[in-house]
Amino acid sequence: MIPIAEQVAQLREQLESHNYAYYVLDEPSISDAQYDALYRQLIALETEHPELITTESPTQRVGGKVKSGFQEVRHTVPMLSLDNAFSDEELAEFNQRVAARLSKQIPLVYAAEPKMDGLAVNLRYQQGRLVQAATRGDGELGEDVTHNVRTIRAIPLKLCGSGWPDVLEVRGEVFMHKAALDKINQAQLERGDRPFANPRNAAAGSLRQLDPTITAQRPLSFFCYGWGQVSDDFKLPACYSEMLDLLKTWGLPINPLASLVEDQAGLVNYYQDLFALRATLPYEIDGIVYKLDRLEGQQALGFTSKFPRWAIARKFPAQEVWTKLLAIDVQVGRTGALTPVARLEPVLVGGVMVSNATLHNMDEIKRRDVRIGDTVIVRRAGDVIPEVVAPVLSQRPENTALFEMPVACPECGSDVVKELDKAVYCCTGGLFCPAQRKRALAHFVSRKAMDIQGLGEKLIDQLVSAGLVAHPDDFYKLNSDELLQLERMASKSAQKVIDAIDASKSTTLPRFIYALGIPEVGEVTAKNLAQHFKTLDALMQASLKQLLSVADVGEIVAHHLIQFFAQAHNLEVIEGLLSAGVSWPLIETPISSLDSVFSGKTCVLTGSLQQMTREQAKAELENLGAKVSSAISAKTDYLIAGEKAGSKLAKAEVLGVNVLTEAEFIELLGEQLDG
Ligand code: JCF
Repeated sequence: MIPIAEQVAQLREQLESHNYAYYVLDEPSISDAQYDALYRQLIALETEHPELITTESPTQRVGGKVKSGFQEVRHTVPMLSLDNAFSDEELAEFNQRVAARLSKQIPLVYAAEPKMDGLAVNLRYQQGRLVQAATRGDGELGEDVTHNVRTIRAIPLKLCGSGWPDVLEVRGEVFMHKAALDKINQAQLERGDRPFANPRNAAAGSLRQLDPTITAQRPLSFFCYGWGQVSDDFKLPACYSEMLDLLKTWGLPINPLASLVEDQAGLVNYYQDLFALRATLPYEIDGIVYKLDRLEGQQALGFTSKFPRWAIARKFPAQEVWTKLLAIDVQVGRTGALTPVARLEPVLVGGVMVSNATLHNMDEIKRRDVRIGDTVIVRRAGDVIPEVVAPVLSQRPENTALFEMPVACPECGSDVVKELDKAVYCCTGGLFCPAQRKRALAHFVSRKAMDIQGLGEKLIDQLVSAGLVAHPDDFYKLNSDELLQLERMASKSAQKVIDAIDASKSTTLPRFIYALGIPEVGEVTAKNLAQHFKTLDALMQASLKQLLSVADVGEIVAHHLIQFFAQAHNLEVIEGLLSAGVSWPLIETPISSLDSVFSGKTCVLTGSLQQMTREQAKAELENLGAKVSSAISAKTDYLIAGEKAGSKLAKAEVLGVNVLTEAEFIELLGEQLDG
């Protein structure tokens, strides 16, 4: 008689190897019924001998309950999304950009794979055990969905094989098969619940269940396509594709359709092959992902503020439908811009009901000759706002009406003016305009700004109408008695709002700058400004020239900043916020400037740079502690020579000064920033 503990261990091993065959190798080794029989044997033994249950047992994939909400998880390595290409031309441009930046020794080979329509997650393994799973969230902060992810059988709770790093973060897409989605939607309908519009929503909805037993009933699957933190005891292979092969030996499912391709024809062929296969695949894909295969090349290319430069998603064409344009309304944005919004006869686009779509601006309406009463083509690409593409001229009725911009703001009656050189019409009401004021306040409290939870558009509407809040600093003067005057406000929720406002006082400088709502200053620009100037005072006093030396700040943004800080009422609001106690931690100088190869060195720029402006190159160098000089001498440490470099290059060669090409310079810069 085999000891019970050993029987249990054997059953677990069998079940795990069948899981591996099914999910990773895509070659089921037994029938579903046989699997169920083994599974039930294990359950029976574990029920009799609960002391033998371990968290890694296949039976424990139905996790314990999560008590409330989800914990936030800060990703150790940010989870970036991918830049998109919508045509073969855009794909060719990507290929050319990569070729231009890549040193000639590195082969221009790409790993291509279908782009799964699901939800990106980060799986953290320590000593080979799954210890945490988190959603991508905004790329920096995700949600802890460990309990739910543990129910997904395609995801190993323990890595198999050997040689894995002590800490390994694996990234990939959780998704649902089409058949499973159909079944679940059938069930939703029978229960009177709303069906999921697409597999992505279904995967997200299932992963975000508070009760993992519900997640366990949702047949989710997983493909792995990357990694985050990898501990130093492990040496990454030379290629992305090799790493995927390794991950596969450790039990992680890799899409079997992944393949290596090279040159434009190869890229396009792969796309066309999969486009043709699309309908026959058991899961939804919305495009193709291409990644430079050599990791050394990926490192040299680095990242923009949002995306890796070494990868791209070639999207399949967006789904388009025809419907009737019933009316065009005008919406007033935070900065007063009037946006024409199409009111449509409701229609399903890619599984989502659409009744409003953007018409962008007046120029676009004219250019596309869109008229009220037209039948129009509406397009939805992924999760972007639906747009009206064009009228269907063959369907145009006789009584269409031309759209005209109102001369007075529909919200406050102020004059509407057209911005010079721009297609944008603006309300001149400024913060007198309730629409602008409410949107500016909503922006101030939003998640990526001051992040005041529980202060939604409705409450802001009420606060503005009651005259309690006109400017952002007024939030910090509110007390719960004032809130209680508002309709449908109970004392408990009033206190919650007050607490949230209070909590928002400790913030960060980038958030604060972003929250001010300066036109054209988004999250990334706010971060760059904070990193560059370190203090609010320095930013407020910056000259045009100083502003222009910040990465990603051009003439327009710089002028908006100067204008903003020149307005007395803006300074009053800032003063009000600071005296209410809004504060942030000091920003420290990045370590890179202390020990970069450029630290204390004298550099000269010459010739024309292709990838950045002179000013940006200068700013990058100065950030890393270099002195940038215009004349070359024997004291010069580096000459950075762009195209058509002339006498300075010749002189550098005579003097024996180190010369860097633009590509070498960028590579070196990237290394400084990574280190
Ligand atoms: O399949 C996907 N949705 C997918 C997303 C595949 C990838 O290889 C990705 C991705 C998002 C980011 N790679 C990155 C870097």
